[in-house]
Amino acid sequence: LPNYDDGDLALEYAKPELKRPRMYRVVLLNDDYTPMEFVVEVLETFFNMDREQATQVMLTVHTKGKGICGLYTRDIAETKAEQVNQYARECQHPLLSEVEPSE
Ligand code: TYC
Repeated sequence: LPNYDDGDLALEYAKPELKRPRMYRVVLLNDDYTPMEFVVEVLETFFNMDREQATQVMLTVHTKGKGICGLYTRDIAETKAEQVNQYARECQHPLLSEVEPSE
């Protein structure tokens, strides 16, 4: 029998991985000292918000104590939160973000 190329038979038959990854919220916490303008800048820079969205989220955090910046897979969420916290620290503001599982 001629040999035939079975190619990547195993791959062609493999069940594609369709499970949705667990998602995580990056949240921003309120404090009494970080300037509102700095928070808006952070939201624009790290979460790609326009000025209007960023201002809305900042005001939500300011009045409710906490607000959602975005929803990401775990590694992305942790990287974003770390970037925000590091940048705030560098600028000597007490602003903090955290990661929390989304349900
Ligand atoms: N509460 C701050 C102020 O009055 C503003 C602020 C908003 C700080 C959101 C942190 O995540 C924050 N200057």
